[in-house]
Amino acid sequence: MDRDLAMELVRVTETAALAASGYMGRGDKISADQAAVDGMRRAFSSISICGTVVIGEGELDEAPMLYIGERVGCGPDGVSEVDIAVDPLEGTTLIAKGLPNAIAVVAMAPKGCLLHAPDTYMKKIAVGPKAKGAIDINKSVKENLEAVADALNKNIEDLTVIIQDRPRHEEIIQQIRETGARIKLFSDGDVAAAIATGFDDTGVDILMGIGGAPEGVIAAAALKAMGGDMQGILQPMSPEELQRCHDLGLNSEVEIYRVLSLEDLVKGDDCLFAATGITQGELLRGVVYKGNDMAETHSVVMRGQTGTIRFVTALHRLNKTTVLQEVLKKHKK
Ligand code: VTB
Repeated sequence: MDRDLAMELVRVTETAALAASGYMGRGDKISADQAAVDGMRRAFSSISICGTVVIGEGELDEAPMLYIGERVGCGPDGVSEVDIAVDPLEGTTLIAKGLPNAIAVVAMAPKGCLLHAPDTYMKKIAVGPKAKGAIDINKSVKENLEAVADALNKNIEDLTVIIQDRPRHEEIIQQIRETGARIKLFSDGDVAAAIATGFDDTGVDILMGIGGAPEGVIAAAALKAMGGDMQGILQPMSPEELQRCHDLGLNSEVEIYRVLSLEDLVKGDDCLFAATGITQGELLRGVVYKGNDMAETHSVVMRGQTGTIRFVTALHRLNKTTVLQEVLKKHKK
């Protein structure tokens, strides 16, 4: 894929983040999400790609925009055919409450290279580059933590495991505690949590637990680009979720519950990942309004082919950008 698409993707996540940011703390997840979707959709329409949304806002009947299968981008014919995974607002509850770590996020890869994951839960394990190869989702918590501690040259007691604060994780949290490792619980947003494992200064070494499968594929694109590692196993938790697996041709237990390696989640190295902070986070600052119709965003963009990671701080003149004006006007409260 053309490397300039990396910058285009930053524009996409910036627009989604700016559009949603006005809803911070307003207790309205739905409008915040809609604003992010509108912003992202509008920004996509000015990129020269032939994109297909493979991870999106849902099926056509439940999502009018960025639905799975939607073609995005403006052509012309012959430009790269790419698969796109979007989460315009990852952490709807976080923005509704003004809590940290809400982000707008996108991953892109050549056609056929992003797993078409069903909208179900997924058991996940993820680590940064230094612990690549040390994880095995089929092994026990203790075995994994021992191997990761070894790879990082740390004592197990000095490892930090990040895990979503949910009743479904009671048992695994207990198992982690028994090893003596430290735990960081988070309320929402496991894409940001998975990425945190790839940056030393977050202090986070490994992500464990069960979150969304679509978020798993998006996080995998970032981990691929960072040289980290990840594995997942789909965890359909209801008859509807099981049906979603069947709809994607996963019928037998073997097909549904097979271990998905990082390579299964994102094929090859030619992937792009971009995220913009909406609320203040550990890795990315949130949208800051500077006065005089100016807002600042902080984004990260990663390119798998070269492994380059760029942090992009942008100052937006809200009254001068047509795309932003269009989206923001629609969401004026
Ligand atoms: C997961 C996680 C997401 O929501 O999908 C989670 O991957 C849903 O879990 O990052 P619950 O059903 O237990 O709330 C997020 O945290 C935010 O979308």
